[in-house]
Formats: sequence, C-alpha cells, structure tokens
Amino acid sequence: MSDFTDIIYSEHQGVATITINRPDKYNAFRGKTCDELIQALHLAGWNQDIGVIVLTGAGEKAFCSGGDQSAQEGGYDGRGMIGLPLEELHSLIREVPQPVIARVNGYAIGGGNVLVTCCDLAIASENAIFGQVGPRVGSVDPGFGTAYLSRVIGEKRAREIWYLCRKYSAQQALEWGLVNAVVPLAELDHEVDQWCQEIIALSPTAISIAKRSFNADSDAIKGIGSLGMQALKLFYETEESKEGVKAFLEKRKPNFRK
Ligand code: 2NE
Repeated sequence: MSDFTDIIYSEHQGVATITINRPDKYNAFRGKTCDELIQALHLAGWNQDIGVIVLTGAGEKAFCSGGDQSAQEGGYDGRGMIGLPLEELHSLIREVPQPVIARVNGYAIGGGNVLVTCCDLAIASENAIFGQVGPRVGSVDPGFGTAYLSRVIGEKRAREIWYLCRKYSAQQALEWGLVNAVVPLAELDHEVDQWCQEIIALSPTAISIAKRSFNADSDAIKGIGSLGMQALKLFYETEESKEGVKAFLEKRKPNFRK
C-alpha cells in the first residue's frame, strides 16, 4: 500500500478510501495513476471487511481533471490501447462487489467526470464543477463516458455535455441525476461517512447482488468502450487530436480546421 505514489489508499471502519494524489495537476491521471487505482480497487474489492469504497481527489480544487495532458503525445504514457488502462479501470469500478461512492470535492472534468459517471453513487460539494472537454482537446470517451452517461442523465443532456463542452454546477448535476447529493464543502466528509455507515449496516450480499443486477442492463457498454478505444488510438495519431493537446498545454484556443 505504501508503494503508491499517485494515490493514497486507506481503510477505516469498513470504508476503503482511494484518493488521487496529484493536486498540482488537478488530480489528472497518467498511466501509473490508473494502474494504482486498479490495484487499490482490487485491494478493497476483495476484502470482506470493506463495505463501501470512496473515490476522491486530494485538495479542494479538483476531484479529477481526466487524462494528464502533459503525459500525452499522440497517446498516454502507460499501458493499454491508448496508454491508459481506462477500460479496465471503468469496468473494475463496476465489478467490485461494494458500492463505489465518488466524493466530488471540486472539478470533475473529462475523464474525471467519467469516473463520477461510473461510480454507483456521487456526493458533491457545492463548489464542484462537472463537464466533458474531449472535443476541445482532441479526445472522447467512447464507452461508459458517453453511452452510459446517457443512461444516467438522458440522451439529450449527455449529448449537450459532449457536443458543447460546457461546465455545470453541482446543483445542475444534482438536478440532472449525475450526483445524489450536494453539501457545503465543510460537510462533505460527514455526509459521505453517513452514507457509508448506512450502507455498511445493510446486508453486503444483498447489496452486491443489487449492484450486479443494476450493472447487467448496461454491461454491453463495455464492448462499445473497447471497440471505441481502438478508434481513439487511431484518432490520437492525427494532427487534429494532437492540436487539441498542444493548444491546452500552450494555453490557447485550438484550431481543429486548419
Ligand atoms: C480543470 C480545468 C477546467 C481548470 O481550469 P482553471 O482555469 O481553473 O485552471 P488551469 O489553469 O487550467 O489548471 C490548473 C493547473 O492544473 C493543470 C493545468 O495545466 C494548470 O497547471 P499550471 O499551468 O498551473 O502548471 N491541469 C489541469 N488539468 C490538467 C490535466 N488534465 N492534465 C495536466 N494538467 C492539468 C482545466 O484545467 C481543464 O479543463 N482541464 C482538463 C484538461 C483535459 O484536457 N483533460 C483531459 C480530457 S481527455 C480525458 O480525460 C480522456 C478521456 O475522457 C477518455 C480517454 C482518454 C482521455
């Protein structure tokens, strides 16, 4: 556990907390971060003393800002189809038997918003901001980040999020059903803990059967994800995609149509 560099893992009173610990990058993930998240989910998921897993980000600015653009050069720096084992990570959040709660303490942008989407439940602080930025930076999440998002919040809203790349307040996310509750930042830990303790008091087997039953209806999206990641790999090799990454790093507007 202490070998982790990009995340912090802790267990306390039946709750495993996984914290993305890269606050200077607004908790963006690189290849190593995804691998550590996967390892931590395995640690927690198969520990029968753990009743709930909480996923969060370090600091007060961001939950997670998606893929680390400074580790993206026509592909990310890790393993998997695009250099980030995201298909594995998203699937594992769904496959661990316990509910996974996203504790959203700031920006949930790009792949960070996808993590919120994949989690069973999400509790946000009032300062949380949600959105997808893929089409602004030459990327897209072709699996759970798009197809499953539309199951969660509806087709029109999901398409709006992806086609316009706007940012949405915590209150808006609550109204759309992307999160379950919104509380002041100072009350976030207390609120998350209360939800965890309520879940832990219930039958773990019933909960895990319920989780798998919810998943069954949308599991086919996993196939869309792996097919889409192959397309994304090809897209990352194009000048259009590279322009998005370059523009973000150079803090300028991209020109995709040159
Ligand atoms: C999060 C957001 C909206 C914050 O905006 P703002 O203006 O408040 O802050 P700023 O200056 O943009 O960011 C603060 C610092 O964090 C770094 C920035 O570069 C900046 O660093 P300094 O200039 O202070 O050194 N930072 C933030 N996000 C980062 C990132 N993802 N990678 C590396 N550094 C990052 C704004 O920063 C934003 O929109 N960030 C998102 C950037 C992004 O493009 N994310 C990846 C999307 S694609 C993806 O996640 C993905 C997927 O969904 C599926 C497959 C593969 C990838």
